[in-house]
Amino acid sequence: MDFSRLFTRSLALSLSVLAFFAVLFLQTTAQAGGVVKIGVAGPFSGPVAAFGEQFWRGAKLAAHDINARGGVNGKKIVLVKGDDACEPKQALAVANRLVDRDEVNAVMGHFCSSTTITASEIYDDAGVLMITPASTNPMVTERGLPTVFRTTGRDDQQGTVAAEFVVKNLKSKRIAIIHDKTTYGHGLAKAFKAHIHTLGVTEVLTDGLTRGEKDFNALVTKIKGNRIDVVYFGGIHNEAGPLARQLKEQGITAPMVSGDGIVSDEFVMSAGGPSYAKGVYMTFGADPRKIPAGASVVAEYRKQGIEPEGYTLYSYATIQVIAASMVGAGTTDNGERMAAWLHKNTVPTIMGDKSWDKKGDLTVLDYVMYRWDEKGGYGEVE
Ligand code: ABU
Repeated sequence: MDFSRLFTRSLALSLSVLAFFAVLFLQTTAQAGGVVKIGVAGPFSGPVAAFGEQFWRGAKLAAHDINARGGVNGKKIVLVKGDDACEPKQALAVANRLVDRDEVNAVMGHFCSSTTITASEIYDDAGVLMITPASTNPMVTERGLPTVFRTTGRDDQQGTVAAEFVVKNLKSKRIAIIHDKTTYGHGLAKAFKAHIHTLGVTEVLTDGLTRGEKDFNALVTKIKGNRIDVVYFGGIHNEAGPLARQLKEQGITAPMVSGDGIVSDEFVMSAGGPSYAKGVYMTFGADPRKIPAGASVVAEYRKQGIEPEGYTLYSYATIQVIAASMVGAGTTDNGERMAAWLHKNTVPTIMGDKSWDKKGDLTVLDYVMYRWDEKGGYGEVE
């Protein structure tokens, strides 16, 4: 008798039986209403995967903490990942999968404004609550989709804060506006430009760069030739880093100012180290790591060796908001009722109390200026 073949066959049979019962268990649990599925959609691969990692870290600990306290309406949260790679087409496929195949009860996501805007149409059609912790383009909420919310600010707000700082604090008169031609980057640059105009300053130069490129020396030479005193950049860290470096390498001392697309230590790495990132300003919400309501969560991350930078705590808070809407509305299945509840109520989160206007935007704005330092960290500008 060939014992090794017999053993292999028995093992395969046992694994099939196990898999069958595992699937049966999951289906039975779901049918019995044992779990709440929350889609976590964002860029888990591709150039901005660092932000996907922030999303996952935030959502994972929030789900763990809520489950440890008994879950949502007695049901445990199960997170379902959807990788859109910051590509609108892929986001569409992810949204359809989360709704049709995974039958999620709500979605936290997406990250890139272009993907959020595209995918939100699917969630809204299906009546699924969708809350983005990070997409800041105004069109996310300006379309008035009833189940679409955000737990972050808007680019017309952060562009305004940056413009005020550049004109009033840096006293800039010769501004270059550069953007990466994306929904986010271009939209942010437009908002910044509109507000410097209201302050009586007209930019000297506007130009676009292409995402994925690393050599911006021709653009930097143009900036130098125009005797620019501030470079405003609408885009993400992947291009912001090399741009900051090449500005310094060509001896330009004009500060660079950007937005929340660079709030990741990947910005420092893509610049080539803290000495190149140092002095770059950015707008972002008031540091959530300093909000007393989140102190124990921040301590827990640090205990695990994780610095909860950027959108990590926004993601944690977003899962809290989704859970609160389910408890408040008394349903885990009806996204429209959860949305209606959010429009009328305030939710305590690790980032403080949050409430929303009729579009799904936060009612309180908290953008401030930050500056990257010589250690590769960032702190609020006093
Ligand atoms: N808000 C930062 C970058 C994500 C986006 O809005 O595209």
